Amino acid sequence: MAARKSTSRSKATKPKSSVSKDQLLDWYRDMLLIRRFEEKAGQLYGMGLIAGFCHLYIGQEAVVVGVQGALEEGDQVITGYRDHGHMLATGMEADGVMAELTGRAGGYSKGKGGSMHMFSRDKQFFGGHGIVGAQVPIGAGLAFADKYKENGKISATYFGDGAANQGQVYETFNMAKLWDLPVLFIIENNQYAMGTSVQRASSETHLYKRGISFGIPGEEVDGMDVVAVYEAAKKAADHARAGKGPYILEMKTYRYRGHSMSDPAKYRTRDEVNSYRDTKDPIELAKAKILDAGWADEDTLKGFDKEAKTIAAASADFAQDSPEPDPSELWTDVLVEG
Ligand SMILES: Cc1ncc(C[n+]2csc(CCOP(=O)(O)OP(=O)(O)O)c2C)c(N)n1
Ligand SMILES: [Mg+2]
Repeated sequence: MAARKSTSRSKATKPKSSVSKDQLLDWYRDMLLIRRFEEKAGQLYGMGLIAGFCHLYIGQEAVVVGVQGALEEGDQVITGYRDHGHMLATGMEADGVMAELTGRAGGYSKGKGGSMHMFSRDKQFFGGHGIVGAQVPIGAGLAFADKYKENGKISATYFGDGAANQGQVYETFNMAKLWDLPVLFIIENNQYAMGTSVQRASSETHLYKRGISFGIPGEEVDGMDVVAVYEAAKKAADHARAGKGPYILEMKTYRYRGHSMSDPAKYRTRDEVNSYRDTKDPIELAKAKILDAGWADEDTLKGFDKEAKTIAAASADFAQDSPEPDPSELWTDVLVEG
């Protein structure tokens, strides 16, 4: 994760758990950083410092953090436009992400990409895509490169429940299985595509079954439970890395905020949102597991929260101190000569 040293990953101290104390504490901090970063981004948007689109990931943190726990250095990550959490999870710096959101020269795309268009070769993060479903064939292409190069790496390709109804997803499924590409298709089923519920838009609402006719195994996962996400992702990653081809993980999750920053939210009730916040919140669930195992006390966890808030606040300061791109930048990074 960005801007803090991760703790060492020692062996499990409690034999009953599939994850170690250090793993769970790391994930707790990683989820908190995403939450606090997104809250800060929401504030900056409200202050008029972020223009254009901005899709917050609040509520879905366990998905990207649990999957990232199962990835190895050099594996690639690609997603749609709800992407800030994915960037932070790959280890991209909060400063550079916030500066990009605010269109500043210190951003990952020098302030020219914004929320939906950021990349990091260093962290193997391939965007950030605004066209619904477009990242899916690209994600399979990354896996094709891995297979071609025989480098043992895999591609984590994320998309939403709405994107799962796009035609190019199924062309990709066919070729990914035909060539047994090492790709995890991670469907973040947050139950809505803008204002349309899965029930209204999908003839088969169990999205993990969408690979059956291609011979791709799929699994439904509690996407609010970071440990369940990690375990499923680990199994799927082992499958892909062993040369057995793609795997579909349907993460059942929920977004607390609107689709983007302007969303009348008439398609769901406040009670529905509150019931997720109150009973399924991924950060609270992880906290309960940590306290239950006796792996940290309340004060330590509060300290982690303070740390996350400090990083988020510092990224907002960094962004505001960073200049806007020079007009001459209009002519750079727009064409790569072949
Ligand atoms: C090809 C295409 N069609 C329509 C849109 C408009 N659009 C933007 S987001 C979105 C909903 C996608 O929902 P989902 O895949 O569930 O992702 P989520 O927003 O829930 O993360 C739509 C229809 C678009 N950007 N691209
Ligand atoms: Mg959705």
